[in-house]
Amino acid sequence: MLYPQQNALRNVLDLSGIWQFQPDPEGRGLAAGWALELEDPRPMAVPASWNEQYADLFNYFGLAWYLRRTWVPAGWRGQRVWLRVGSACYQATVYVNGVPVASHTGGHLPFCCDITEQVRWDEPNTIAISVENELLPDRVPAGGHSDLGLGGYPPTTYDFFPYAGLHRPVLLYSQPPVAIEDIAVSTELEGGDALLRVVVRAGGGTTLGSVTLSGHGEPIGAGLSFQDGGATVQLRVPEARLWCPADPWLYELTVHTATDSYTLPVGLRTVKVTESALLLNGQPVRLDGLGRHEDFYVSGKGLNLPLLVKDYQLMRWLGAGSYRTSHYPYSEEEMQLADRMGMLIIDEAPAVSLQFHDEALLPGLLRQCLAGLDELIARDKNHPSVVMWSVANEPLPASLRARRGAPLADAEAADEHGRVFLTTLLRRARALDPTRPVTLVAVMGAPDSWQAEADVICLNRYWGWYVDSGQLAPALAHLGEELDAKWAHFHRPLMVTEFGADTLAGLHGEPPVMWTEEYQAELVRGYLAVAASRPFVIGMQVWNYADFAAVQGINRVGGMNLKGVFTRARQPKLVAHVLRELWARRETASGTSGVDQLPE
Ligand code: BDP
Repeated sequence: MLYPQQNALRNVLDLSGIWQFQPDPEGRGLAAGWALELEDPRPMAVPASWNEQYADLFNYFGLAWYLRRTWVPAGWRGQRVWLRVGSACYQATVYVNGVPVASHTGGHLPFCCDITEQVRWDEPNTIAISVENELLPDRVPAGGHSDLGLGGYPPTTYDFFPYAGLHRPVLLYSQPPVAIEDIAVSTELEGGDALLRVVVRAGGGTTLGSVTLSGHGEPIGAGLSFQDGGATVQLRVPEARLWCPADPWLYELTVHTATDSYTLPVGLRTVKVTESALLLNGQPVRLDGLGRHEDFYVSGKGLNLPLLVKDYQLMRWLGAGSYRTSHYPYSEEEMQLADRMGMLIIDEAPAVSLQFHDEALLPGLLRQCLAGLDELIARDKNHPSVVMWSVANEPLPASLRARRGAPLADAEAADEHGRVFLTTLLRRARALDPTRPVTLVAVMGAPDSWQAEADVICLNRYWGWYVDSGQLAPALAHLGEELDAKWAHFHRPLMVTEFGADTLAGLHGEPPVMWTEEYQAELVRGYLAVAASRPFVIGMQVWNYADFAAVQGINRVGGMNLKGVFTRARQPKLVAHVLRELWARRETASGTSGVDQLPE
């Protein structure tokens, strides 16, 4: 699914703005004609979560309707007109002039539909989108459990607020009747040359086309000859300017057919794993940085462009060269920025806190996970910043469920279901994209067998917080022992994808005790020191970049997870200065330079 683009042959109309909105707790909107007109609408900003725009909607996750009217420009006549929703959390149905045109399940990934037949050219068109984010046990991620959740409110199985609504732009766009439908690029290196493989899919009747790669040195072109809608070509790029963190160079690949053209930014680079390293263009790179969330005051999980630019500036200030899109795919706009900024991304599928004890649910859960993975890889496959796919975060082993008070009936069988399930996901990701490593992010106590097919062993570790609370010396000793044991077992690159401590900004202590800024700073410094003496550890990602909204509970002050290096308002805690000393002031092997400013 190509990101819509404006050029001489294609048009884009962004429908971001204030929409009409009405909650529909009784589900009577459809019968009452809300697809054409809401009864009692109130204003609602799109993109944004609805929860923080009105106090009465904070904990509302049921059905709601968004509606707006728009003219379709007369100049688009004769083209195909599409509507694209960047992210509707969680389940959505789109109506154009009262006609249902598309439905989608799962937040965080785009969907689109051809609405040419529904468009009215002589009057405004009514676009209505019904969205609900019910927290249900048979969804991925799951909610509404009695015995499986974190024990807070609202009842999720995961530690972030279940924001709901239209989180990313809704776009109208036009394409020529016979359009370029998809482009996939991948790179191999041969001496100083890069070999760029380009696979193009185009609409029926396309026979010939061309590609041109420009942006450095002489433009390189080649012809395309389509068969059954597909064409493949390989471009040899002599003395290629390879994409890397220190020089995230983007070429422009323009594909032409007789009727259409599309320009894709392309970074030429390869990613490989060895027994103990991740190689970018054949050179070892580190994935030092952060876990993150899409989260901010009022906008919730909605795309917030100024925040995005600021976050990148702050990550640069810190010297962070990498992050994971924990625990769901982030906006496409963010992925584009990552490409430009040379960030190294672990791109995570929307599968957090999977549980395997209920056999009846497993086929449905697997179907949803596979769909999420397919959509994610289809969306993000061309981003050079994506260096690894994560198929899931912290699937829960039976032993952990038992610690949380859930009955432990047939633990072995549940863990075996988990192994089969997760192996299926890892294999699917590898089959869809053999050019990138795949991983699975494991919670403390997860069976090693779950990661048997992962290329990189990603571990979330909370020694010194949930375990060995308040005792940094034994915590760090346990961390070291565990890393050595995992290395001895797997002989594969390892990284700690989460570690950290909840910290109330402004709370200090000497000696450092839990929740103080000093405790967080010492814990993070200690973890980095333990990892530094172990060359098989290829990255350390602090949990979390910033304080974020979680669910209300006895572990979450004000409903917030306070493990941020920055506060939710993006002010640095003490640990930010520690990280800056350790990261920003050194030239990492990955070439991260610690530049403070965004490039032009
Ligand atoms: C890990 C989860 C993450 C949580 C974190 C925490 O992966 O989503 O926010 O713990 O408890 O288990 O802070």
